[in-house]
Amino acid sequence: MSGGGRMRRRAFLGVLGGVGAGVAGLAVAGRAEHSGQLLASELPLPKPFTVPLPVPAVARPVSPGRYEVTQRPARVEIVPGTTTEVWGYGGTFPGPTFELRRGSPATITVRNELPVPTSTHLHGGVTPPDSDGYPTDLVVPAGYTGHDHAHGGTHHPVVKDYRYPVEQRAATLWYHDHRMDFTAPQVWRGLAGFALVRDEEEDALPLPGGERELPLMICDRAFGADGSFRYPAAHDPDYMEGVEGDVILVNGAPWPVAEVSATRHRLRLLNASNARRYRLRLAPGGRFTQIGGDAGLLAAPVVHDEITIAPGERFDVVVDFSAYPIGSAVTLVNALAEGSAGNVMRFVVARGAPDDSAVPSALSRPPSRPSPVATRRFDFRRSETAWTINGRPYSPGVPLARPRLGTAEVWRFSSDFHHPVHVHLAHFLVLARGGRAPSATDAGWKDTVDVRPYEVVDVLARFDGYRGRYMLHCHNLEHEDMAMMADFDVI
Ligand SMILES: [Cu+2]
Repeated sequence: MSGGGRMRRRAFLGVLGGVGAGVAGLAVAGRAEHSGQLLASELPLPKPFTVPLPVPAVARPVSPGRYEVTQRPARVEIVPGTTTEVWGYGGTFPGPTFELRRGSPATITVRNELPVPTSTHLHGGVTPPDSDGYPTDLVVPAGYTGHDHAHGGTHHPVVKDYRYPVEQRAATLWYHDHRMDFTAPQVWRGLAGFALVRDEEEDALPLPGGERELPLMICDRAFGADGSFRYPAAHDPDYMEGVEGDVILVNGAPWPVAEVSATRHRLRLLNASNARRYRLRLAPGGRFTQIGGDAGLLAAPVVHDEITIAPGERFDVVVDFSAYPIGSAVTLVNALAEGSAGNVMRFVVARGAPDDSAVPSALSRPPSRPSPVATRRFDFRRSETAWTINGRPYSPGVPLARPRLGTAEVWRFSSDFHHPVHVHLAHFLVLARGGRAPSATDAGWKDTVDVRPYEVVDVLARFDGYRGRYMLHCHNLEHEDMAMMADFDVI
């Protein structure tokens, strides 16, 4: 272990134990909002705002409601002038965008041509348990001889059909790998993409659409000198806090630039980073009108000067570029970082155009607030060697809760660090932070909530859809791989 490694570890222990007096304590104070450790790139960083923003291709069905996608390695140009091997759905990073409609079931056949097993989770999906991407429900590639059987589970040779009933409201969902113990390195290599659910309620709104609707997958990466993705050894204790890179990618491109007309645009913001949180602002100024959260449209829009977005969260926002003179550069910045990670991407307001879009004051009629039948506590905390929930490292098949289908419960999350808590299946409302009202950015039904160090967050979760085994876990992917997950059974 290097001296730097020991330093980082001391700082980390300081956060958790409150024993970090002296140098480590000062380092912690300066990093109070940071949720991971920086892994620096070994090549010269690309120049920001030069690469055009890519928009992931929309997946085409092979027949109505049926899709096929192959997970495979591919070489792509991310940093101009070099190539990077990605592991991608369809060989692309991000993977193709699945356009789903409420009431139209979809089956996605995932074929695994990677060197490792995978499990695909539709994040935010109300999905039957055998298609939910349980970490030991694996698609195992041909010829694979690893030891994943040690955890038990179900092993599908080469292909698996994931069945999605899509009986849920319009929302920005995403899909990503969820393999036991190896989610972090496998998502880092590129296994993530968007899945957008649309419905009639949303169709009836005059929101910006077509080219004026942009899914934006934000994540950070580090690159080796040869252009490869750089990542620590699996479960490296020096990176137990989480891995942060120094290059910010949007839709797989470093600090891209998008030319936009001086009109309203709908931006579906997703933080697909392993560990990094962002505080998004517009420079030289501007506002985000939030229309949706993780699990669907809000009842009414909420205006924000800044949005803090934790790993796994989505914010569906409208930005009105008519507020800027033609020719303006409008930069999406990250106020939580200095240096390279302080920029995200840039919009250039290139031309005027007619705009018949609007953000109505009433957007949707989300499900009303149910009455809880129980309260449970989940404490997210570090142990000597792992990250734990209620003192336990993850044990597949051992449920920590057994909520009843069709009921709602208050789940109280407490933490020792930054833990973005994600619940599968069940969507929730944030009721309180530290006993006080939630933040403005907690609005609406969600599936992931940003729980900050020594904070207590109460959510009201409703268990609708299916009985069976699901999970909740920290969506800092290094924490997740270091055991910060738990099962719950819907009975
Ligand atoms: Cu965590």
